[in-house]
Amino acid sequence: MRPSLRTVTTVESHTEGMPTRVVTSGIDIIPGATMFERRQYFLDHMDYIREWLMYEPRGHGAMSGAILQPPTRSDADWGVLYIEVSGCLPMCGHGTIGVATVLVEKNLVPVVEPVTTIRLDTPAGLVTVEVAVKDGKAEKVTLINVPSFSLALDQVVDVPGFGKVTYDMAFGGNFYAIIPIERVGIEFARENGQKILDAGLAISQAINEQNRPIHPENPEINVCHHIDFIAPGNAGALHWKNAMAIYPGWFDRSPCGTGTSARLAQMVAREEFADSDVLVNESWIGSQFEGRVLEHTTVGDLPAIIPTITGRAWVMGEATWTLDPTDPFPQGFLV
Ligand code: PYC
Repeated sequence: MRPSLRTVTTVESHTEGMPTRVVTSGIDIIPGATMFERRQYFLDHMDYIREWLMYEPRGHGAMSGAILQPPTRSDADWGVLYIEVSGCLPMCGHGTIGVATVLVEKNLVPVVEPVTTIRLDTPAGLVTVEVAVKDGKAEKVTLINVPSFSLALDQVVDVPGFGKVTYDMAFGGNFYAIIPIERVGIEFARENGQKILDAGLAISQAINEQNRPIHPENPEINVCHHIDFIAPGNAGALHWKNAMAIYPGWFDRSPCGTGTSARLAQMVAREEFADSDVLVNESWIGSQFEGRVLEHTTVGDLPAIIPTITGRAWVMGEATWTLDPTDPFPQGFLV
């Protein structure tokens, strides 16, 4: 293992069921003038740290986390680098809710009741979070996300085993292909999990080969690893369930903050969502986020929204991670 990897401390949290392992010390300042540059440097030179902390036996196949850094901009309180089994996302909604909860409950920011405002420098831009705090406890977190937009509606790809699949492509911090689940002929049910994941991976591969999305203002964001299979919920037109199938083969346990943002942008583009509406987005395990439209803007030439996502996270414990030089799996493994 690389000599620079010493002892790392983390606070372990989960956001509506999805883990965020928040690295609070032990990693030096990552080189880079912005968090996007730091993300790239980390991927090129330090990715073994992500593998060490995310993969088995220290993590698992759906593990996720965030590395706290000093910010690269003067208007932010903390810099955040998102890490997960799949790589380093530019932005992660559940991770942001987890980070904000940890920052408040571990007094890593000045805590103000009833609302503590924190500005996070993320690879996707500045994200402001408002944490509802009572007696030192973070009760819920609302994040004001980066501009989110519908890139294209009614796109079609040819998917081996499924034929032509129609989807909408939207961005909410990452790209999401949004597909009513009945289009792939699978019922939204726990026992169909592996089938849904297999369909998601096949569609993701087809999209990246045949119709790769490109962010209009940052061409380095140009991949779709998230397939958002949607199904109506049982509490009205603005209650939806989602099975968020993510490369290389896992479901978001949370309702997915960036996915909910993309879904809001897609619903706005389809004129299915008014500014006063509230989207209740339910995860694969039944937990919920609320999504709202704060304001309208543009990204490149595209109409866009600033979404807000509200959810809850819980601190579960703290850990100190060290590496025994005889450990045969310093960078972990996935099975
Ligand atoms: O909450 O944005 C999110 C997210 C992305 C991947 C897993 N969760």
